[in-house]
Amino acid sequence: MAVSDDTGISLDELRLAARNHGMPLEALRSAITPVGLHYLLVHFDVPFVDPDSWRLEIDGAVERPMSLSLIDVRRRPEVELTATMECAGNGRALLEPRPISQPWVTEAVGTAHWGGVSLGALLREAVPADSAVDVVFTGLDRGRDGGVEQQYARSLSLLDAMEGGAVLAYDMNGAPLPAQHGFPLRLVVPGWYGMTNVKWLMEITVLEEPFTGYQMAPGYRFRQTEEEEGRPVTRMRPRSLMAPPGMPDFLTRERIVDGDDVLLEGRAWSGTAPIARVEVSDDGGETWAPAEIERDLDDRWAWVGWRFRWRPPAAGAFTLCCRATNERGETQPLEPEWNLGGYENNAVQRVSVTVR
Ligand SMILES: Nc1nc2c(c(=O)[nH]1)N[C@H]1C(S)=C(S)[C@@H](COP(=O)(O)O)O[C@H]1N2
Ligand SMILES: [Mo]
Repeated sequence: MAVSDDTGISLDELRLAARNHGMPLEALRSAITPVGLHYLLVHFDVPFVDPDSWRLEIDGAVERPMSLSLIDVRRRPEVELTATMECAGNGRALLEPRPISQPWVTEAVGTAHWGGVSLGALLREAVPADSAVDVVFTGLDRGRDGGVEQQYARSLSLLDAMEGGAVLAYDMNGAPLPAQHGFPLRLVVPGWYGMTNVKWLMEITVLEEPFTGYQMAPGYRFRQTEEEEGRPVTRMRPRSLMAPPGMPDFLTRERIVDGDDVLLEGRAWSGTAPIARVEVSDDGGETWAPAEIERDLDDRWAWVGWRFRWRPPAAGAFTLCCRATNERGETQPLEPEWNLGGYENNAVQRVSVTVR
C-alpha cells in the first residue's frame, strides 16, 4: 500500500471518501445508529441482487451441502444482535505518513440491531468434516485490489464461526438490509473489525486447509513493511468518541461552546473485553477525569454511553479528549501505532473547542 508524501488528499482518495461515508459524529447521541447515518464501506461496486433467484450455497468439507433461498433462510429461527461495527481503517488519515486507501478520520463506526439466523446453527445443519479448519465467506461483489482480481472473501476459523455468536443478517434496525449494507444477507461477527462482516453473501465454504485469499493476506495484516508477514487484524481495540459539543465552524469543524456548564457525551466500545471506564481531558491528554458510564444497550457487543459535566475553567481554546479502557486494562494511546495498512488506530480523539 502506498503512503502519501504530503498531507494533501489525492483525487483517488477523495473518490473513495465520496463513495464511502462516515457516521456524522452527532449520531453518537443515538444508541442505535439510524441506517442512513451508519458508516458505509464498499471495496468494489454495490451489487444489485434479485431476491427471487438469489441462493446461499453452503459447500466444501460438509456432510450436507445446502443451497438456500431467502425464504429458506428466513424460515429458520430468528436471532437478534445489537453490535457496534468499526472499520479497521478508522483513523487512517490521521497517520503520518498517510497510507493510501479510504481516508477515514474518526467516523467509520456505527451500531445496528441485526436480525437473522445463527451461523453456528446453520453450519451444524451442514455438518462440517472433522478435518475442517476454516470457513470462507464470499460476497457477490468483484473487483481488483492490489493488482489481484477477486470476489470479496474473508474467512474465520471453524471455532470462531461455530462459537463466536455470528449472525447471518437479513434485517438491519428492523427492516430488510438496504442494498449498500449487503442485501439480501450479510455476515455479522460481533466484536471484530468491519472487514469481517461480509456483505452480499453468496457462498459459505468449509475448508480443510487455511484460507489464503487476498483480504486475509496481504490484506488486513498489521505490519510495518511489505516484506513482513505481520499479524492478522481481528477484534476491535478499545475506543471512545465524543459527540462534538456546541456548534461547528463549517469548514474546520472546530467547535464553539457557550457557558460554564457543558454536557460532554459520547460512546465507547471494545471487541476484546467489555469497557471498564472512560475518562475525559480538557488539556489535550495531560490530565484526566472519569466520565459516567451508561450501559443503555443490552448487548455485550454494543457500545456503552458516557457523559461528563465539563466546567470550562476559563474562556478560550481547549483540546478535549476522551479515552476508553477495557476490562483487560487495554487503553487508548495518545499517539497511534503506525502501520502500513493504516489499521487499528485507536489513538484518543482530539476535539478543538473555543469557549465563549
Ligand atoms: N462483500 C463485501 N463485504 C464487505 C465489504 C466489501 O467491500 N464487500 N467491506 C467490508 C468492510 S472493510 C467494512 S468496514 C464493512 C462495512 O460495513 P457497512 O458498509 O455495512 O458499514 O463491510 C465489510 N464487508
Ligand atoms: Mo473496513
